[in-house]
Amino acid sequence: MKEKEILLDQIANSLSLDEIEQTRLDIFGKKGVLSAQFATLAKLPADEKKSFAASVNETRDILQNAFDTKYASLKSDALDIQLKSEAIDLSLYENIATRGALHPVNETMNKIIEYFVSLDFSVEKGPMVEDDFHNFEALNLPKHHPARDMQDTFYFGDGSLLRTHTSPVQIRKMLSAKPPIRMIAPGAVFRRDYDITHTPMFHQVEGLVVQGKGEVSFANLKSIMSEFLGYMFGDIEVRFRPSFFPFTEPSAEVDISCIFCKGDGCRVCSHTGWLEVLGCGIVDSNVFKAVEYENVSGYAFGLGVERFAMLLHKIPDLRSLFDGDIRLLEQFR
Ligand code: 2NM
Repeated sequence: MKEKEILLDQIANSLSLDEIEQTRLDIFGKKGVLSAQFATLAKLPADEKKSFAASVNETRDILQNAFDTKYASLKSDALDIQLKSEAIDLSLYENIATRGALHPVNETMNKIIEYFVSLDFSVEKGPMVEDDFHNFEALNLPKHHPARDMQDTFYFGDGSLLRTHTSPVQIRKMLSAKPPIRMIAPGAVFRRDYDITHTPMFHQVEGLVVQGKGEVSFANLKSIMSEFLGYMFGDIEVRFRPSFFPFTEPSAEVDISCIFCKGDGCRVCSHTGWLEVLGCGIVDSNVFKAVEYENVSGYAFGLGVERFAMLLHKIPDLRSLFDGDIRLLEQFR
């Protein structure tokens, strides 16, 4: 077959898988050269058939061999190119991965915890799903106190509830240990509230010190709260205002001089020069009665961690702490 050399050239000159496929059709396809040769063979007189057939078969085998070799080589080249293009350069990984950051609420909570741990307070945990006794009754919040209202508390159908403060942890501690007690209870609490300054879940740190009768005083409480606030906010004034909590008597709310205007008056402090940051008091005797403590004295305090974080980092909107937007954390790296 005189075309044989031309076809072998065509195979050799096929430079891509597309080109070799076209060559395959030209040679081995239904309308290809070999089909035409076999059609010719069928029409030949019997005495010419044998030698013609032998020649066509030989040519076919040669072409098939050349094709198979070339096809395998092009296929392997194509695979190499594909593997190279899909290769991952692991040395680039450092540019992809970015460092995380501690959430400002956790960072602030850690700073608060660190302070009280350094003063030998233990860190206590308790359940978030509580019962009426630990969350209310034992804390001198009687049956019809407004704080128990469905409007403030998340109740489950069976009478259990989401704790509205971490005080039930203090109750559980007093029920399971003897005085003296020096503890803080950091953790999430839940109230049915949502606006610029309230989220349905937020964090508190509450503290409790219980010793023998006459051993702790309001002066001790004032001193430790003042030192704590100086540690948290630096060079600030502290003032105590009389207040009311069911679980303490007497009670006080504690203000610091405004960290934004240094007490001159600005929008953040509503032009009072003061920012309210925590509540505290001498533990009410009814609380000790509920846990069957006798001949003891104690003080307690409580604060909202989000408020501290917002003041420390000058975050204007409380809700941004809970949006889960990575751009918030990126600002605290
Ligand atoms: C506050 C303010 C004042 C408080 C009282 C107790 C307990 F269990 F001892 F009675 N725990 N926490 C307390 C007192 C909490 O938060 C603003």
